[in-house]
Amino acid sequence: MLLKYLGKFQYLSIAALMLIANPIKADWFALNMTRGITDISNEVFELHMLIFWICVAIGVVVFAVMFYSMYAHTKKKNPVAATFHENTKVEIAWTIIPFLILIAMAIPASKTLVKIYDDEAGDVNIQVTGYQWKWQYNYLEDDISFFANLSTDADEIYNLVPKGENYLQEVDEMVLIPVGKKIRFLITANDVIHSWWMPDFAIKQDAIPGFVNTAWTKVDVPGIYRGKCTELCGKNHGFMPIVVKAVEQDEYDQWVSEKKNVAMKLAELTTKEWTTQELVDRGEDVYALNCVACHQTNGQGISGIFPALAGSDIVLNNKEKNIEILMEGVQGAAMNSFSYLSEVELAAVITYTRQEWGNAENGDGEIVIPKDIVDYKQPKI
Ligand code: HEC
Ligand SMILES: [Cu+2]
Repeated sequence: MLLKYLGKFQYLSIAALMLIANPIKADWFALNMTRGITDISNEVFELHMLIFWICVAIGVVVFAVMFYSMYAHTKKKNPVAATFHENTKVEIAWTIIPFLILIAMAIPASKTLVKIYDDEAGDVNIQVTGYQWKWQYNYLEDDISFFANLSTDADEIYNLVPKGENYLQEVDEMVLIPVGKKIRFLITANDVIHSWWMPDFAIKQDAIPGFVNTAWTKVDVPGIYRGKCTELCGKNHGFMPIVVKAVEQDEYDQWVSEKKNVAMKLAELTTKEWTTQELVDRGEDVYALNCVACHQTNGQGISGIFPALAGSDIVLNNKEKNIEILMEGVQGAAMNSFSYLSEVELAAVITYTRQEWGNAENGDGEIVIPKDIVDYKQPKI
C-alpha cells in the first residue's frame, strides 16, 4: 500500500529524499539571491532573507493549522458538522495579525528603499544609454564618452571554438569607477526599453527613451563586476553585457586623463582644417594597405570580381553612399566594413579614391573630411 502510494509520487519523494539527504549542498544556495558587494546590496539581501523566513514561519503555522484541522475534524470523529457562522473574535484576529505582520515588514523595507532612491548627485556621475545592442557611457564631469560592445568572439557563439570563461559577459571597454566614492548612474535609452542590471550593486533600473532613471552605488572592494541588459530589447538582447571595474582613485585618475588625452587628440585631428592634398597623401597609404588587393593600384579592380573605383558612379557622385559602403561593407560581398579604421584614415582613403584616376574631373570632386565620418557615427535619432 505504502509502496503503491510512493510510486505515484515517486518524483516528488525522490526530490524530498534528495533534499533531506543533501541539505547543505552548495548548489541549493546558488539558487538564492546574490549578496552582492555593497552596503545596499547586503541590506537588500538581509531584507530578502528576513521576508523569506517570515513567509516560512507563516507557511508553517498555516499548514500546521490546516493539517491539524483536517485530522481533528474528520467525518469519523465528527459525524455532525457544526453549523455556526461568523466569529467576530477570530475575524478581528485574522485582520489585525496580518496587518501587523505587513507593517513589520514594511518598516525595514521602506528604510532600505529610501536609501536606494537617494537622488543626490554623486562624486562621479555617469550617464548610461542603452542602444540596440550596446551601452554608451558618458562621464558627465570629465566629458568622457564611449560605447561598450560585446567582445566575445563570434566563433565561441557559434560553437566553433570552446567558450571562454566570461562568455557573453565581456566587453571591449569597461566602465571604470573609483572605490569608496558615490557613483550616480543616470540611465536612459536611445531606441527601445533596456534595463541596466548589476546584481553585485543591487542595481536594476529600466533604461527608457525620453526618461532618465537614476541609481547609485558605492563600491569598496576593487574588482570587476558583471551584469547585463535585463529587458527583452530585440534580437541581440542577450549580447549587451555590462562590465564595471572598480579601481583605486589613483588608477581611476590616470585612466581619466588617458581617456581625455585620446579624445583630445582625436578632436584635434577631426576638427583640423584638412586640405585635399593632405587627405590624398594620407589616403594613398591607407589605400595601398587596405584596398589594392581587390581594387588594384590603378583603381580598375578586376573585371567581374572587384568593381573599378575609377569611374564608379558611387565614387564619382554619391558621397553618402560612398561613406556608407566603407562603414558598413556590402552584405554578402567581399567588400567588408572598414569601420575599424580611424575617422582620419577613412576620410583620407575615401577622398583619395574620389580624387585619383581622373575621378575628381569626372565626378563632383567632393572630398570627405574626418568630421563627416564622426557625424556618420553619431547615432541616428
Ligand atoms: C577583399 C576585397 C576588397 C577589398 C580589400 C576592398 N574592397 Fe571595396 N569592394 C569589393 C567588392 C567585391 C565590391 C563590390 C560589392 C558589391 O556591390 O557587390 C566592392 C565595392 C566597393 C565600392 C563600391 C563601388 C561601386 O561602384 O559599387 C567602393 C567605393 C569600395 N569598394 C571601396 C573600397 C575601399 C576604399 C577599400 C579599402 C579601404 C576597399 N573597397 C577594399 C571588394 C573589396
Ligand atoms: Cu537591451
